[in-house]
Order: sequence, then structure tokens, then C-alpha cells
Amino acid sequence: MKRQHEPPQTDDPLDISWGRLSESVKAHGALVPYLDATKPHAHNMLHHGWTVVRNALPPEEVTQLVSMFDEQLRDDGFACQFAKPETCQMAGHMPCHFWGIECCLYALSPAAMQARIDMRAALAEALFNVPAEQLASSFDGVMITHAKYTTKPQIDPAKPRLPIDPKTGAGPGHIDQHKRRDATAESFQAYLALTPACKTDMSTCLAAPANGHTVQSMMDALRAQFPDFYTSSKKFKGDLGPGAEGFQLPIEQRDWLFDNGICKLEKPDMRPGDIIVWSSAIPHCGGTYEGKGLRHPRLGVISGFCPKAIVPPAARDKMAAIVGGAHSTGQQILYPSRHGGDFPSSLRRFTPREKWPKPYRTMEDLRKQLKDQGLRYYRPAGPEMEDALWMQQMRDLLGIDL
Ligand SMILES: O=C(O)CCC(=O)C(=O)O
Ligand SMILES: [Fe+2]
Repeated sequence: MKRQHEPPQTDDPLDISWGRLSESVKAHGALVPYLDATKPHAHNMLHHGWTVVRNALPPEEVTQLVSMFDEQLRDDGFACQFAKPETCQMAGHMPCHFWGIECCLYALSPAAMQARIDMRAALAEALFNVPAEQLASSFDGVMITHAKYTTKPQIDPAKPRLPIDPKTGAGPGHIDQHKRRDATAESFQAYLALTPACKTDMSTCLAAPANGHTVQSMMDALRAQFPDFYTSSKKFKGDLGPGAEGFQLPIEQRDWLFDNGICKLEKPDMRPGDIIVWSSAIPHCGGTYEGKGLRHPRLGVISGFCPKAIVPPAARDKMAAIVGGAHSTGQQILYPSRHGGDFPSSLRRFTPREKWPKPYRTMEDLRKQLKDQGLRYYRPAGPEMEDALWMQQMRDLLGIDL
């Protein structure tokens, strides 16, 4: 039997509502001591679990990053050029992706590395009480999607909820943190928009706390309502990624949160240069509203950040081994794992290797070579090779030396 969600009983006349009570429940977790609570964005993360940093990057830097991604797309033989959105209209113009996240060819690209360095500087200033150089990063995917792409199901404007397939329950709404972990300030992820991603476009959707709830009280209430789910150590079919540092949110849990007004759907309009940051504990995904209107193709970079001081050496080394093998990672820095989508599974399953677009064969060969020769992607392979800026940036973001 599930317990009903009831406001806590109290004799104190000031404690008039569950909402009022819960406003005082701040996020807990390893990041808290590193948040500067005098900064409004840090305050938002502690209370609501999300925030949007507007104009985090200047327009010239956004233009520069778009042209770096366009250069790689061109070199890889894809027709899409984000500087000309009309060239990014169909799947055939783009690399493969998973829920709109490209995790194979671009997550470790020079453009993605430059974007992470820029994001880190902006978030050090907006959120943290440590300088940028003292923050480590995750190496997750890049959103590269054509204008017609949308995750399914789409959002019903009359009843806006985090999208979850009612038939299979198989996402896209999910949480990027192990279901065992109850902290809401242990892992933050951020999306830097390089193209407009507004209401009608593919953009980040959050099941965010509402009606006086904080991110911690919302997630505590959910865990208390579904204790078996959150305490069981059994493998769950919706677990995401090799380390299960994430799971697809069961639809009954989503409906319980929305039916009780504990959360509401947030899908903030993102302009190029804006960064949205959210706690990995919050249910979220990329999505669109129902409708036939034109959408903008989407380019943006996703990354988590965390002070190097709290990354255990074993976690840092595991992260370096994954990235060193030219693989992308999940969101988590403290509990690193390879990204579940670091090679497009549909390509491997349904297309013979000789018919793969060339960059996928090159990537597979590169990964094999790094492994066989004990080399690391973030270091020059020999004295004749230059120590490229993106390699230095990668080492810096990992917190390791040459
Ligand atoms: O597409 C989005 O905005 C969400 C992406 C996402 O869920 C993630 O990278 O963890
Ligand atoms: Fe996610």
C-alpha cells in the first residue's frame, strides 16, 4: 500500500502548510560547501535545483563556437551547417544521436572542449566559491539535432508534464543520478545553448519543484512515497548507462508528483549564449510541445561541473581512462561511467560497417588504436605530434597533468 502524500501535522500555528514548511529544506550534498549562497544562481540551485544564466557567453564567442562545430561537420561530410539553419532540416544531414544527444563524434571535439572551458568560467562566477581552474568537468554529449527531430511523446499544452511514453514507460523523462542517492546537490549539469531553443523547439524540460516545495523536499517526498523503488538494489529495466547513474522515471511517479502539485513543468526559452543548470536529481529530458510549427535545429553543449578537490583520485583516474580511450562519459563526475550512447547502437545493429558514414569507422579505429597501444587521447602520441590546445583543455578539465 502506498502512503498518501499528506502535509506533516503540527501544532505550531506558523507551520500552516507543507509548502511553507518545505521552503526551509535546502539541497544537501557534496557541492553545498562550494556554492556561494550570496549569489542568486547558487540560491536557486539550493532551493529550486535549477537556474538559467542569461548571456553567460558573449555573442562573439557563440559565433566562434558555432563555426568550430560547423567546421567539424563539414570535415566529417555532413551537410548541416548551423550558421545556415536551413541546411540542418533532416536526419540525413546530421550525425546519429540518442534522444537528441550526440555522444560519439563531437563530445570530445575541440569545439566541445572550448565550450566547456567557457561554461566553466561562467559557472564559476555565477555559482561557485572556487575559481574556474579548480572545477572538473564531465564529458557528455553535444546536442546536434535537425529541425524535424523531437523526442516522443510530445508535451500536451493542455496538460504539460515531463514527457514519458505511456505505453512503454521508456523515457525520455529521466534522472541522471543513481536511485540510491538522495542528495540533490551532488551533481549539477548544464546546457549551453548555441542556437535558439524556445517553447516550440527541442529544449530542456524539467519537472521542477512547485507550490513551496524545494528540490530536496520534492525528491524526499517522492522517495518516501515509493520507498521500495528507491531502496531496492535490484537492477531496473529503465537503468541508464553502464554505472546505472541514471534511470527512466516511472510514469506513475511522474503522475504522482504532478497530480499533487509538488512539481510543474519548466521549459525555459533559451537564447544563444544562455546556460541552464539543473541538479542531476531532477527529472528532466529534451522535448517539444505538440504542434506542427517549424522548429529550429538544435546545437548546444552539455556538461557537469564539480570542484576538483572533492573528486576522489580513483574517480578522476576512471574518468581519465574513459576520455583517454576517446569515449564520452555520463553526467556524473564523482561516480564516473562511460556514456551508454557512446556509439550509435542502431548503426552497429542495422548497418554493415562498410556502409557507416566514414567518421564512425575512423572513430572506431581510433578507439582500438588507443587501447591496443596504451595511448591516451588527451596526450600527443609522440614527440612529432603537437600538444594541441584541445588536449590541454581536456587535461585541465580532467584535473590531470601531462
Ligand atoms: O536535451 C536536453 O536538454 C536534456 C539532455 C539530457 O537529459 C542530458 O544530457 O542529461
Ligand atoms: Fe539527462
